[in-house]
Amino acid sequence: MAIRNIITEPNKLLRQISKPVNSVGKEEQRLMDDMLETMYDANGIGLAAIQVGIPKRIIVMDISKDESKKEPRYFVNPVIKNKDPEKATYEEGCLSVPNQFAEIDRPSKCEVEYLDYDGEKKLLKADGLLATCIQHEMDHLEGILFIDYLSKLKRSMIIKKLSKLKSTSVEA
Ligand code: GNR
Ligand code: NI
Repeated sequence: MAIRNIITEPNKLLRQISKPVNSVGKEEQRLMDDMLETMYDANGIGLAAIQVGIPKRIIVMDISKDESKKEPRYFVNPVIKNKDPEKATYEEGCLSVPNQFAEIDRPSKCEVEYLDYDGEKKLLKADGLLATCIQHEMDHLEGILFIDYLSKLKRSMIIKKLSKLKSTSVEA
């Protein structure tokens, strides 16, 4: 396994639409292993492949609180089947939008159909943080970031801040 570099805003790659995976093979499993390690290293609860520069419809997640009881989840080609009309508000952050947080409303429950780590078809009924996180990650597959739900002014202030940070850091 290896830790990969997480792409941050502003970066055009984050706006790409990710492509469906044909089949879950060794290459996809290696990517999922790397993504999980990268996510744990960054103290995140979810990560989409595009955040490490790979435009494939792959997501990893672990919302468990207890560090000693890891509960990794893998989603390949996820599709939302059902969204609850009720909304829930969470303070969201994103590893690609470092140190920025905002309250975002999303459907409080959803059902997701996907392939798991072994390529088996699964259906998950999600609520709470799990539902929010899945929807945040699925937005990444469409090139959408949580800051896109904010006003233009708030979004442009955040992007300005992040580009300034980039121009003064050693990593481009
Ligand atoms: O680590 C993360 N925390 C988080 C908190 C609230 C809602 C969504 C998230 S996902 C985020 C990691 C990330 O950027 N995934 O794409
Ligand atoms: Ni994110």
